[in-house]
Amino acid sequence: MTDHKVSLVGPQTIIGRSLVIHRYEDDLGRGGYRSSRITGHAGSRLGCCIIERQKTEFIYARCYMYSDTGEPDQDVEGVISLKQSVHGGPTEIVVDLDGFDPDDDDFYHAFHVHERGRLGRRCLNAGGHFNPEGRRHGAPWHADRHVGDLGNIRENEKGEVKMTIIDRRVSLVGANSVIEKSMVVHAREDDMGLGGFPDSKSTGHAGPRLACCIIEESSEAG
Ligand SMILES: [Cu+2]
Ligand SMILES: [Zn+2]
Repeated sequence: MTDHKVSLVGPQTIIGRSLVIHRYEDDLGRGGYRSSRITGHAGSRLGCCIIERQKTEFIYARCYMYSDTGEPDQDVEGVISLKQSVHGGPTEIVVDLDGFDPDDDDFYHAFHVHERGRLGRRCLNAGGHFNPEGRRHGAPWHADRHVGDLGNIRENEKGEVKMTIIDRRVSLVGANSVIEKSMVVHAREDDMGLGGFPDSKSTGHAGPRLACCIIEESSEAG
């Protein structure tokens, strides 16, 4: 049924009130009984319950990215917003960054979850890629990848990155939870382990770290 008066918000919210099923039909006030105009002459109460707000369906996290290069022409900052069902499944990662240098030749920037929730020393304190399953570095779509391997983000002509990543390995719950880990944006493109450089299989040859942040659980979106 649909009702236009019953509300879950505002001063007339029914949250915290109860629902009751009665023995008899509600005569809608027209039965002619003394109680018709008060209760619909519905008789005794067969069952009841309290209306409660459903527990949050999603878990949210935020990462406030700050530049840590010491170079003002690559002053990358912004926010990464993560969202996942409390039951697991894919994690939505909304990237909103600016401050990339649009005049250099690096349009793609490696983007990873790193294993330690620590910043400083040009983001080196964040440690290596988050790799709880002991795998090799790879692309987000490879079976053999670090959990933290999110591939590359691409800056636009204004030096901004606005994109949404859906990833099935990064999680906000369970063993692959990235809460209290860090996120790092690199100066160069992630070669997904295929570049043939000595560090391709470990870091994707992604170069220095431009900016980083710690992933913190947040109460809600927005
Ligand atoms: Cu990285
Ligand atoms: Zn990796």
